[in-house]
Amino acid sequence: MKITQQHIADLNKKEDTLFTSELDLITNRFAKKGVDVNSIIDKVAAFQVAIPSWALGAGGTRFGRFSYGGEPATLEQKLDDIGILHALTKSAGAVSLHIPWDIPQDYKAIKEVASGHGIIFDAMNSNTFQDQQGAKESYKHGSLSSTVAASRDYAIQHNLDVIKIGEQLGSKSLTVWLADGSNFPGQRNFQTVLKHAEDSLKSIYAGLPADWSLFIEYKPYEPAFYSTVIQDWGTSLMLANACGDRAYTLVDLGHHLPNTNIEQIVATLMYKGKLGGFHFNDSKYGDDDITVGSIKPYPLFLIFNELVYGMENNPQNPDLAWMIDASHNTKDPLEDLIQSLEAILIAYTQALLVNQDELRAAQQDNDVVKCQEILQDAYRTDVRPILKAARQKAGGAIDPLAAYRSLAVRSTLITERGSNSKATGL
Ligand SMILES: [Mn+2]
Repeated sequence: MKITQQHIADLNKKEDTLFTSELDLITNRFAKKGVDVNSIIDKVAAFQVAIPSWALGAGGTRFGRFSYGGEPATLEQKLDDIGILHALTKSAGAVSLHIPWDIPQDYKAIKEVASGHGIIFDAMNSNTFQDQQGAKESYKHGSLSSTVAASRDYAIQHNLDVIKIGEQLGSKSLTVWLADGSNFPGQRNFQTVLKHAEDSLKSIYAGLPADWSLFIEYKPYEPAFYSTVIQDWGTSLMLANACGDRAYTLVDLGHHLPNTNIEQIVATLMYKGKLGGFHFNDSKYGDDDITVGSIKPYPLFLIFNELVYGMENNPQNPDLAWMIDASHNTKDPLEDLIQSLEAILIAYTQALLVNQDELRAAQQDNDVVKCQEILQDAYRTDVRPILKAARQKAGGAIDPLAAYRSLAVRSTLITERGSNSKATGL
């Protein structure tokens, strides 16, 4: 199924035009505060988030996985699904591939499918957290940090292979997330495994093309429940510094212990020019991987406030690789992704509404109340008319979710692919 410009134009014609008068109200209100909403519309229209190739099927837990029907069975079909998302939202113009789940068979054909949808290949993701069929070495006791040299070498080589695949697709970065850790005290020597991880990452970095970046993701626990080798941003930053200039920390929202001040982590990393990538999701308890903004929209806004500040004030930090890293256990994955994109853009837009000069002046005056008022005035603004205007300008659907349902996308996909098709992934 492919959504055409005509589909979008027809649906947009039927859309309620009330949002334009709502937009005028916001534009006028913020003009008085010295904030130009028209330039915000352009920024929102330009914002692109990568969709991971593993997020297009139903997710699951260790207890079970329930197919949603019409799931993409091949990489081409996954790109087609992202094409649907991008046609509707105009903000999903990139895919992040997971290797070995999505090794292209025909690179030229895959690149044509992607470019036909206006999709570029963002960060590549390696996988050393599970043994593949026929694997010569096991990751049962770790990969890049394993006590077994052959397992470390095997994991390094896998990452180098992933880079080679990415090069053929036009990707420019590799994301490494390690499941390495221990389940019981005494099981591992912390210093030894950290040294192994550092040495292995340096070997991967040495094989990185000159125009590529390495993103090092961290996570405090799971699958290991006592210790994780790259457990926090400090460890990730230390390893990135050990590798070199083109190695960066990657922040995943779900990879923090409860109540961690993620916005401060973001600010610290951008100040040092070391924030490379960002993964969106939301959580109530741990790494729940649920829809962005569904539980903690205010912290998401506070994080975006720091991201926007960093993007405007930290030229030492590279452009960020944005990606949704979520799992859709009970929802239609495409609807969940539409909701996630909406939540991301809402938080981004609200952060753009903050008058940074006014905030800085209030901070300088130690006017604590005013500082809070400035942030909350932006946060409490319903910015959805700005999103609608941005999508309309970019050629997307004014209301992507309504458009998705009115075009009966899922039932069409089920007709095309069957109700038992299953996507690769977790
Ligand atoms: Mn992640």
